[in-house]
Amino acid sequence: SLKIMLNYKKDFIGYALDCGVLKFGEFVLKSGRVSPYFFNTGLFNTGMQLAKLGEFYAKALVESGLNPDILYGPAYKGIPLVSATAIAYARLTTEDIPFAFNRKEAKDHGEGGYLVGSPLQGRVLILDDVITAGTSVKESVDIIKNADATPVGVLIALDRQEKGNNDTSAIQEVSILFQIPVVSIITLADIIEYTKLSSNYSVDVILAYQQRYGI
Ligand code: OMP
Repeated sequence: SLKIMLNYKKDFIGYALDCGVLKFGEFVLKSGRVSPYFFNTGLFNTGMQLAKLGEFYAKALVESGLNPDILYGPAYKGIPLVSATAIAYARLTTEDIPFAFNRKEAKDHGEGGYLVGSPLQGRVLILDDVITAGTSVKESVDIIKNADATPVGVLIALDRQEKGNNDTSAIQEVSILFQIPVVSIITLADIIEYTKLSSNYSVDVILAYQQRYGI
């Protein structure tokens, strides 16, 4: 029930609905699946919204117990995420956590290198928005390993809990392939729970989608 659903998770879903980040309807995903809901973190697009988003990531990070040495946000969407989360985490814990991100294009002048921010050292946590099939994680893991650092996990806003191409979940595939946990602020199960109890939207169509593609 909502009572046992952690408060910040419930708050996050309500907030995402308010900001138009979580929408119900009919959406074609990258995978081609037609989903009854979509989560677009790009619509957290004001200063206050980004600050609040960072606070939710920071809470999930504390909750995860992963204690990374540095946060890494893959370009482009990971850049505001990692910046906002580092600020919120420093305020929440008083630990001044370093952060870094990559450029998508090589720089041909000035200081070289395609990594920006704090040097990638030690235990690195990757920040991303949504994982459906997990395609973008591999690239970040490669970048971190090339820097002789250690990827220790992936922190995302939403785990859609969907099957990959073979019947395991995309998240399971990432965890098994790279031997790192994927933690999320919320999951599809949290959205279903929330929708059942405090939304006007009928949960049946989401349950049908979960039957078909869920893990
Ligand atoms: P994978 O790369 O397949 O894991 O899909 C993740 C990406 O799908 C995200 O980075 C988005 O570009 C997009 N996406 C969402 O942002 N929100 C959703 O609810 C669903 C998707 C999606 O297309 O699967």
